[in-house]
Amino acid sequence: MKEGILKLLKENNDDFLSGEKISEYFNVSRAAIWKHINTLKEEGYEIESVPRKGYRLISSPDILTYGEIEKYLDTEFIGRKIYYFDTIDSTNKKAKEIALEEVEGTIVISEEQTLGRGRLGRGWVSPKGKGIWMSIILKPQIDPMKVAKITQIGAAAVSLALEDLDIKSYIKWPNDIVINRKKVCGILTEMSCELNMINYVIMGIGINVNLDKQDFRGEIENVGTSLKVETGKKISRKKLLGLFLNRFEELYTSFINKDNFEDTLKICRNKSILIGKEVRIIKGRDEKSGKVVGINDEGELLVDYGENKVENIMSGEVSVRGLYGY
Ligand code: BTX
Repeated sequence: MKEGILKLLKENNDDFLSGEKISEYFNVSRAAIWKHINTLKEEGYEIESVPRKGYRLISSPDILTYGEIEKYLDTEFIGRKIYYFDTIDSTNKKAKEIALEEVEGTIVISEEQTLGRGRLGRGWVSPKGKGIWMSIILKPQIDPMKVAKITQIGAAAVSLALEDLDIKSYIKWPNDIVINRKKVCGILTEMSCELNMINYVIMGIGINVNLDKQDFRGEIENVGTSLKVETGKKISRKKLLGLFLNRFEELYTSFINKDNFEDTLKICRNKSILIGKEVRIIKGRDEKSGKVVGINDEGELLVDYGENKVENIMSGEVSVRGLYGY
């Protein structure tokens, strides 16, 4: 109902909408309408109320609710249902809890995470109102071995969405987006499966949108950056989120329905920051240096360890470190 009232106010543009009209529309009392209007105000919507005229929407807050991103969405099922939180421990954790009952494409998103998670037990800094911290519930009927490709689809979609905003970025295989050699986005894909059947895949994405320099302290001071820091201007989180979801659905459905991974590969290769560079591949305690010579058709990293010994690296349990700070 609250979302419905908001929609009516938005459709009415700058005009007043009488409380009577709204209460007739929803067939509830005017007191009930008044209560919902107050909740909207608490969420940050500026709503003018004038006796005998009604309500008028003056401005909307920069929050990532369905009501706010709907106008940017072109998708059929990705992001059509959103669980929105002001604060949460981890959106991936919440998504896993509800995944079995939810439809594919449902999103869990939060303004802040208090225990945001990265890969291999690492953390993800997620300050309030400054980034996009979200998880998408997916139910692909594919071989579980191919799930790593979904991370690459996510990375390609983030990079395309940034390009839509005229922001140039690179993909650091398998799961980071970098600008000026620093991380602006990380992806954490987790799955639940039995034998050869996938129950669900959770793709968690963290995008540093409007974080300030001071937000990158301690461990991440020299590793992370944000779109605001790099471009010098505040970026609309709603718009970027919409652009990303549109790009993601396109690449994802093409992969699932037409087995088309080539489009994603092309983007990941073109935007790769690693191809041609010297790297260290870290797997547990094992570390090896080599040169990245490409990404194969399966999306695996091809690393030349010298003497023509080229190995394909699957994304699973490895970390890739550039030797010169990328
Ligand atoms: P990763 O393991 O590749 O990167 C984690 C590492 O990145 C950390 O150890 C730290 O050094 C650095 N780091 C932490 N926070 C940030 C940040 N905000 N910006 C840049 N660098 C940072 C990458 O893991 C996967 C991250 C996924 C995050 C999303 S957010 C929504 C969803 N929910 C959740 O708990 N995780 C995912």
